[in-house]
Amino acid sequence: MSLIPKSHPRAKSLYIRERLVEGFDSGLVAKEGLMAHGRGETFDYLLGEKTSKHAQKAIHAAAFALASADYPVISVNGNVAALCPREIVKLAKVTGAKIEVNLFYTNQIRKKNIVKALRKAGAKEILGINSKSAKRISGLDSARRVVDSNGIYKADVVLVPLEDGDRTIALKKMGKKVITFDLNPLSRTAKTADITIVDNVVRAINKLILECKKSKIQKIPYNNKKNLAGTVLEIKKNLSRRMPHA
Ligand code: PTJ
Repeated sequence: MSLIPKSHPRAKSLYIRERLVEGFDSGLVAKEGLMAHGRGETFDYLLGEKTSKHAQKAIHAAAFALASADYPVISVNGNVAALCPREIVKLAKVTGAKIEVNLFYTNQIRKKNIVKALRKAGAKEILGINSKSAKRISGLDSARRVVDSNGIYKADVVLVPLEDGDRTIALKKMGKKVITFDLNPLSRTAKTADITIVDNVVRAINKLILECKKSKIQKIPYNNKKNLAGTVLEIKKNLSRRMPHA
């Protein structure tokens, strides 16, 4: 039972934190994942814990990219498996994307737990677990370099939520379109991806599912760098508005 009273002014944020801790206790999340969440929380706070108009624009662009992809793949790590497994499965269903488990802090037991959680959430096919179809991508030293030949390796569009910068660069070099959820608009991933949704994955993934469900998604002009710059300005405005005045 949660110790957080519903009336707590920061209840929503604390509930998300709780989900991560539960995910850690059940062997889904890496220790470092808890810290990564803390960094994300800080940016979420600065963003006002809401979906900005820039994030909404990125969500629209991401929906269009996924809808027009030939072979989209969603990469899942420990944090994502703990925070939104059902939504990942829903998004995969709506877009026809494959789901692949790919970890930075790779660990076979954690991988098995993540697969179990995804299956419980309704996933039928999960890639990234069969060593026979493992392929290495070049220009990457981390464990993330091992991908599935029927998944990320073959994909034209890859969704990499809560990512580290190196793989985004490597995937771009392979000619793939990269979409990410990253609360830090200044991260290397955010700046390298084609479409960066600067929002909490917990909030934004449902909006992306809704957008993908639309029968016709209009192509809109979209420039990721411009969108990120707009997000930083939004944070700046937010800070000025909330600054304590003596
Ligand atoms: O499960 P693993 O082994 O694959 O490891 C996953 C983590 C997240 C630990 C790993 O990918 C990592 O270390 O990531 P980074 O380099 O810390 O980057 C994570 C990014 O996600 C940071 O820029 C955070 O600000 C951002 N972030 C954290 N929580 C959220 C988030 N973005 C959106 N929604 C969140 N809830």
